[in-house]
Amino acid sequence: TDTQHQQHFDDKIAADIAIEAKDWMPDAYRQNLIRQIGQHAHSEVVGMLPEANWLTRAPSLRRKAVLLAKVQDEAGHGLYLYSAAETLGCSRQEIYQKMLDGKMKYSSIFNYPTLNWADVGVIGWLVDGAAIVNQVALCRASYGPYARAMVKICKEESFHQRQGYEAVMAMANGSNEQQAMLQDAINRFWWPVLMMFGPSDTDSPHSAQSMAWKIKRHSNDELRQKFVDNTVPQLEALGMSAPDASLAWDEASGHYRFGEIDWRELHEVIKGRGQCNHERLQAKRRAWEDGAWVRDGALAHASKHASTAA
Ligand code: FAQ
Repeated sequence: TDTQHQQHFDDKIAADIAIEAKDWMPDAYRQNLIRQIGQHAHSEVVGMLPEANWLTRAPSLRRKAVLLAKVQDEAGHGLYLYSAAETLGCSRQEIYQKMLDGKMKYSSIFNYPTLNWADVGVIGWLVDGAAIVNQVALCRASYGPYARAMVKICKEESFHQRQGYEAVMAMANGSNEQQAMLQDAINRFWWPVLMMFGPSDTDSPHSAQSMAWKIKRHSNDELRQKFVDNTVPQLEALGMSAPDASLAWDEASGHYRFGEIDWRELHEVIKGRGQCNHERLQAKRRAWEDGAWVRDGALAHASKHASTAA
């Protein structure tokens, strides 16, 4: 009966036994996972756009090859995540279409422009750095296919974060102009990166249930704090600063205190009114339309193959 199924599910969650694709699960758990994994997948593929903007203008062949590998990795992450979402019974095309129609979200961070090469380094260092803090926690998410996808993704994100830090280190040790460019990129990305962790715990409608189901192991604010604690020493090592006058080490708590996030800005971006929301969705719609002949060709080939095999 449903009560027995529910009991069995609850017992597994309590005992930290992963829920697998064919196991019984409450419909709300399934829907919540499709929402979060889908949003996560969309973020990976939309997230390719800001950096891809600089592929043809990378300052050296080495930087170009490294950035190309990183951007390709993000496409791969999208694929693992769409596959994880499909194990829950949704169709990839359906959730992708919802993203294209603006009915499903992707991370707010990718709605900010990349104005110069320093931004590419800062994305690798700070955006991938924030993504790792969030995703290491998700390696222990209760849904097995999601948690396992996260393990490989985190290893690759760790390479991304280091390539970003290496690129910003070169600028930090460079000319006055390079140092100024880097500081400007940090100033523009700092607050949007902190917003990646989502609304504050007092304003996060999904957190309580997602934590009870052990999809989320830490709250939005806990992970944001961990990221700030990790990152301030790196900022200092670079000789750079954050655009936050309230940022200070707090001996008593053993954490860095930081200023209030502009929650209005996060809500505006999430609602589709960020600087680049329109441009990003246009680019993905155009790519989807331009790829129609590839999908048609692949389907025609598959059906021809199926009929000759029969
Ligand atoms: N942007 O109740 P909560 C990457 C939405 S990393 C947009 O707190 P939840 C790597 C939220 O969906 C970035 N929307 O929600 C990379 C919900 O909306 P809904 C991707 C946001 O789910 C690097 C509503 O607000 N990482 O891509 C944001 O418990 C470089 C209420 O929020 C992930 O997606 C936001 N910042 O916690 C790629 C990680 N924050 O669905 C390329 C997986 C909140 O009710 C280049 N996701 N919302 O309409 C998560 O861990 C969680 O979903 C959170 C939000 C923590 C993002």
